[in-house]
Amino acid sequence: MKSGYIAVIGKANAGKSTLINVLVGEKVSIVSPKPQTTRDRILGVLNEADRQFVFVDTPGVYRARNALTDLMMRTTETSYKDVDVILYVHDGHGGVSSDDVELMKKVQSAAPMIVAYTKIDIMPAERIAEDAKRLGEAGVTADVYPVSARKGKNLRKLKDALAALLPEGERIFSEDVVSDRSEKFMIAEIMREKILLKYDREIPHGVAVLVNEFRRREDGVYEVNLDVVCEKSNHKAILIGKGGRALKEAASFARKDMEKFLGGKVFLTTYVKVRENWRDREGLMREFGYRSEE
Ligand SMILES: Nc1nc2c(ncn2[C@@H]2O[C@H](COP(=O)(O)OP(=O)(O)OP(=O)(O)O)[C@@H](O)[C@H]2O)c(=O)[nH]1
Ligand SMILES: [Mg+2]
Repeated sequence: MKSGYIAVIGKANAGKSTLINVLVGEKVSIVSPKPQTTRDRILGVLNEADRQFVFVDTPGVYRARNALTDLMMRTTETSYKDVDVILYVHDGHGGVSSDDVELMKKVQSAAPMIVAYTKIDIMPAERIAEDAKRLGEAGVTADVYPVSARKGKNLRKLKDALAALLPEGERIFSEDVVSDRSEKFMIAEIMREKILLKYDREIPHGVAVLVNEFRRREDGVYEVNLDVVCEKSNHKAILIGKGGRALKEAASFARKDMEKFLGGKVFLTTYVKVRENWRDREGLMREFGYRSEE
């Protein structure tokens, strides 16, 4: 039996969470086209007959601008220490810059590393070999595996390469576990995902979602009440929209996903609140669940 921890590291928006979801076979981490979607360290577990992969999703590397992004970068820095393997996710479609090389070289010294060169479904195939060669010449020693999470391409090869680097050992989590996160956490994240998809610029980045109520009634319906906390009163107006239409739409998409996730009907209510500049206020951040794990 092979089992171990695999830290999934890379720049923001590279496709880390998408790849983990596809490998695990369930949605354990939210995804969006905007950078800085993942804010926490989230475990996603893939169980096979003789292998257990514990993927550690992390916030993508991005320049820190406030106390929240600063905390996110510290989370990422600590997440790839003390793991068995590092899976570095690189957005192949975005090309290779000296920044990418530098980051890969820094990360590869912490543990055995493999590069997943992803999004190959939306880029010219001939660039893959060129980029892999370039990385090698620049001092990246890890093997490069071209994949597409969206099209499910080359994932078996990637898994086998990861498994080869995992230590022998018993399962870390029991076989029915796919994530270390609670239903309550995922409910809030699903709402945050729909907000990331619906709103532009700084608004979604300044949103935290808090669960006030999450319970299953006797008739099986889940009652969910959420606070959508934003940073400024003009953001609140935009979030709600004319006649409440914008928020209603985001909540409706969220409700459908929650129902799929929970396997039952959901009655969802939301309130929008303002907490001025909460992303720079440690006390509020902690209250919203963003705290250092050390
Ligand atoms: N075409 C294509 N798009 C992909 C692929 N994998 C991810 N994406 C898209 O890339 C965007 C970012 O994906 P995420 O999985 O949220 O990226 P991430 O690395 O987790 O981002 P952060 O959490 O912000 O660091 C989303 O729009 C995904 O749909 C892929 O294999 N092919
Ligand atoms: Mg992510």
